[in-house]
Amino acid sequence: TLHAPTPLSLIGVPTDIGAGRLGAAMGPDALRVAQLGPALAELGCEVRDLGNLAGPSNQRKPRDAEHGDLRNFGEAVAWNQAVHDAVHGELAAGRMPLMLGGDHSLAVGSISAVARHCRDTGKRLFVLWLDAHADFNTPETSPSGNIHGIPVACLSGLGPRELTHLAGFAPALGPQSLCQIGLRSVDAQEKHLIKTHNIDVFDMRAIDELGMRETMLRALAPLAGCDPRQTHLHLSFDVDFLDPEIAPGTGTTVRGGPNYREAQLCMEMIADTGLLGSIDIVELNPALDLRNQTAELVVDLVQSLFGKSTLVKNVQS
Ligand code: EXY
Ligand code: MN
Ligand code: MN
Ligand code: MN
Repeated sequence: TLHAPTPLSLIGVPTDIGAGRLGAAMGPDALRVAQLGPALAELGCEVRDLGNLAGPSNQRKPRDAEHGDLRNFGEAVAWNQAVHDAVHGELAAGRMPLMLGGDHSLAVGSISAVARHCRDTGKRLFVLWLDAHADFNTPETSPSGNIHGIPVACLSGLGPRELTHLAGFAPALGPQSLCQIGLRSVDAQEKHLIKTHNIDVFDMRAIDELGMRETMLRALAPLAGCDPRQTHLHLSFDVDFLDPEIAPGTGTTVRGGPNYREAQLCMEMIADTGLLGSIDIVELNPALDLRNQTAELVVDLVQSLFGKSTLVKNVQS
């Protein structure tokens, strides 16, 4: 039976504080300039743009030995509390939050809120993390002190309490509830953590060998047959997942990422699950972009998450 799609809430999160260079704070407006809201409305979604959240200023500070040797720790906590509250509020109101980042540190707040919502409602949570990086450093292993390199650790219960316990419990995310795709720049100690936590990872080599279709079939296999009323799929989409040839507008490009068609297929197969409940779009940096092309590409890909390219079911499994 057909039913109205979940209404969408766009939430701008103009943060730079977790990143190694400034500019991601302009991401929300670049996505608006690229017509994200209207592009989703065109597909039949009810879209409300809630504007930008407010938070501390985006000065980049030195590493701080008093706070895990991280940069901008207090700022990251304040931003993530704001993100957590906004996301939890939208979910409780029956709306689907789309975070317009901002750097990837905001995923601590958004995914904590989703985890809390899932606990409130008895839903099963599954997170897909599309990224060139694992973002699994802890304050102890971080080579940079940049908080956008530690959200997966925080969500797994490793890190400062102010970031691990935003949901009110920890870990917000069990290792069985996370799958990472597209990785190609992972620090030695992150590799170790991925192994010990037994995280499901499809790195670029896996995508090369399997192809995107088989990769996504395997990545989404744990969700096969899940009831949408009892399952919540969160997508954390780091723009540096994409190959820099098509997506130059991001701060930590790594060559050898998915091309345009591979990225589209990835989004289309996520759409096909019918389970999508919330999204982070992060690390878009307009200061590094060319004529907003990366923002426009992201809008195109996000349209595919909402069924843009669905004509008929193409290939039978
Ligand atoms: N692993 C490196 C670090 O922790 O500093 C680089 C992290 C880049 C994170 C980008 C957003 O995905
Ligand atoms: Mn990331
Ligand atoms: Mn990344
Ligand atoms: Mn939900």
